[in-house]
Amino acid sequence: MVDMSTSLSGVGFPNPVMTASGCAAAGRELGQFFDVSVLGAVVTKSIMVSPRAGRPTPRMAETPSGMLNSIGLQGPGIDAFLDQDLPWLVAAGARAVVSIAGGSVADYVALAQRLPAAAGVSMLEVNISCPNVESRGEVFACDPVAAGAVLAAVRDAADPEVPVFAKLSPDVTDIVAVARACVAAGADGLTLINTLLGMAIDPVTMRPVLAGQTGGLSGPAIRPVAVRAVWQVHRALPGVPLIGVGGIRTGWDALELVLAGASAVQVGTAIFGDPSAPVRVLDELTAAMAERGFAKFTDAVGFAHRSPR
Ligand code: RRO
Repeated sequence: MVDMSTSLSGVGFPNPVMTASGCAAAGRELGQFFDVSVLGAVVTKSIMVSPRAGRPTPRMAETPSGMLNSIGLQGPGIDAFLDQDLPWLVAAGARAVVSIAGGSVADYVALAQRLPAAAGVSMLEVNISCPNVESRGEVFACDPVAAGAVLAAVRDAADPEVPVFAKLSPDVTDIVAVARACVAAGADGLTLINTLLGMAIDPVTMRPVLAGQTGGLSGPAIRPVAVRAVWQVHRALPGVPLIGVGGIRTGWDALELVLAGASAVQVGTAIFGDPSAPVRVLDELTAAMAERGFAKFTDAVGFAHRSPR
């Protein structure tokens, strides 16, 4: 028996396996496949202030060991989310990690103010891979100053009981610099990583496959990038809780991110082929911990950084 519980900035979770944002709306569509309360948490698609239709189709494309998406933040907006989706997650007994996205600092603040612990929010995950409409569309996550400004404002506006995590983009020269800026601004932890910007061109039509032309690359192809990002940030900021995400398909993949320094993991793209993948990953990760003699999940966090015996 392995104690699989984990704690992220003072909030306890029965196990470290979550869904990844954007891969199962607000979790309700997974309820037909498994009991969502079994997971550590369900992470919602990024919620915005207003409803959005997203980008035109096609907006997904298969790539070698991966997938491109350019969904463009499709979603119901915060009013419908609070009215329908969050109550469903709470009634299902799930722990809700709510991802928020915006085009300005004011958007993020407006969202954070409406998502207190009393409404059933276990944690906020601040998706800063969004264009800043007030700064020529520069992506917040690509600039430590802009990223820090969002996190400082969200930490200030959010319920003090709700941890605020920043989800970082790997499309930067120095992810540690962005991580440091977010933590200095008040982020309680970090989720690593969002998708990598990619593109596919159809050799038959000789045109971009995605209507949005470029898109976010996810799936097993990006797992080594996620492992590297978690490793670098854990080494630089060992006390900061990290959630690892990127290409996890099996319990062994999850274990790799944990050994690099993740205190929890998220399963995303694997859900499209196997909606029960997060539950299977949890079972496989639990077995992998037992096989390696870990009594507690948390004993494995960052284990790869220890010098060999
Ligand atoms: O909605 C999207 O197209 C999207 C978002 Br917000 C994101 O953070 N990452 C991604 O791959 N796609």
